[in-house]
Amino acid sequence: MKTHTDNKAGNYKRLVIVSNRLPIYLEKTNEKYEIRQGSGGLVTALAPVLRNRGGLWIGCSLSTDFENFDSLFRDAQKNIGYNLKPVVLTSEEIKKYYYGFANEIIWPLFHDLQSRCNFDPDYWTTYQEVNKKFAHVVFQNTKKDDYIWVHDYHLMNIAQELKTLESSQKIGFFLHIPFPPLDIFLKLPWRLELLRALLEFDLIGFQTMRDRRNFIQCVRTLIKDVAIFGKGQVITIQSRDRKIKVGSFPISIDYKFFSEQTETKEVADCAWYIHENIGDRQIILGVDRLDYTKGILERLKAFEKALIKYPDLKGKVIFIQIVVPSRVDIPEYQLLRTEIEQMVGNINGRFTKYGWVPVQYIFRSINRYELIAHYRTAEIALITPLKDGMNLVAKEYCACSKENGVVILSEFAGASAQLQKGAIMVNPYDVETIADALYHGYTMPKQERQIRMKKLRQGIKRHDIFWWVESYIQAAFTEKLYNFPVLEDYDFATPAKSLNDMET
Ligand code: GDG
Repeated sequence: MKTHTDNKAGNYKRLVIVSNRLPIYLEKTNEKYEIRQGSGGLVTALAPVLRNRGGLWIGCSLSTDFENFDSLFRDAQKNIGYNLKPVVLTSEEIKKYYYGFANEIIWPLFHDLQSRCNFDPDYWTTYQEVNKKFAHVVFQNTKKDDYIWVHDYHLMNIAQELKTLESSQKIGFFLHIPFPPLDIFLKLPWRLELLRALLEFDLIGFQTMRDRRNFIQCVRTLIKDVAIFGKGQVITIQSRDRKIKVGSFPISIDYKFFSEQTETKEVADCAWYIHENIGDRQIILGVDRLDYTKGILERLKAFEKALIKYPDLKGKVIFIQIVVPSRVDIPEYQLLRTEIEQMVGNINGRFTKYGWVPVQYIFRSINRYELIAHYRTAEIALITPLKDGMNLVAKEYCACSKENGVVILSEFAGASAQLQKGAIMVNPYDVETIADALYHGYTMPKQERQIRMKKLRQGIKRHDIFWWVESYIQAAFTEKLYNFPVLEDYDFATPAKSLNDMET
């Protein structure tokens, strides 16, 4: 078991996590409801820290609209070992703050897709009100020596709201999605208000150097009288009488958990079953939430292009695309689903032969064993988001893959900085190059595959989710910031193309 952060940063008594949603879900077994803790990487990494310090997680609750909710909630807290505090929002607030400001403005804008934004001023008003509501819950449930760590773009105004309540705790923020370049951020009608609100946090964490650079450029352009100093992973902004630390902390996965899971019987059986039905063809795998930022349509076009340009792929590869339903109440997402399904239909209609259907399309969430089995058995992972904060699927694939798995990765995924030395890097808009990359991956000799995958795995193992929590908490409490290493940036000028380009 790894040592955790809280041993090192002894200055705070309790960690308080604040996020849009609480890390729990409702399960019905034998006609009985139970509240369970989610199993994502963030919860896995934070849960031990929260337990050790008697921590607290604040976020929106599940629907409370069923019998015995309160007692189930109390039991859940006992079982998971830390406290939960729900924030209750009205349906109007959810509509304008979550579906509106977060999903129709910040999500597309921060992924560089400003033409998809709906800059409705009502959304901004409700966003401020909901952040104020969250701040009140935080204020009423925390003490002076708690450390408050706020997650993601739904809650960028919280620190400012807490300051108006004269709260004095240290408060940090981590943005899971990208921060956009200056030209794009400037489109936001409330750009100055939002930037000022962010500068009320004591530590602002981004996924990559790219995002931090964008943020700093926006600060320099929009805010007078700021000085920026320091170098390395964490730097400092001096604004009026405040010092704000700004760092890049690439999130990761529980590498050990994923790699150990591949050894389980459930995963082995499932992986065998998948390949048994596919024969000795190579599997190309895509796994994404239903979202226009994930580049699923462009990826399907690239696969089609590959079948046309490289006819020897016909009958020799199968593209399994798993799409997990997400935000399905939003018409834009329903349309995206229809477009994906039409394109899958077109490709299959055009190329299917008896005994071979080129695209296998799964539109549902699969369980963890099945997911790991797909990672384990697929020869090529095709991960081509148009832009992504990090992209954990890329890291999970590497942790689970056989030693000869190939990763084709978007240059605009946050993960590109760390994985560029082992993956085949592509521009997700460049269908022709992705088609070439697919053929390159398909024909890549075993030895090269192994060298690349080893490199990928070593990096992810070293910088896992526990390293991520630890480095963030350390940055929050360390004065001597020069101890932090300089993290790598993605190198657009000299991307590694072949094994010869890579330092081995
Ligand atoms: C946001 C940022 C950033 C997927 N399908 C299934 C399933 N998954 C799990 C994967 C992975 C997660 O969902 C997806 O994570 P990503 O990082 O790829 O993408 P987002 O959901 O958009 O996450 C992103 C992340 O936050 C963390 O900071 O990397 O950039 O957009 O963990 O395993 N899990 C199960 N069944 C599925 O079918 N059980």
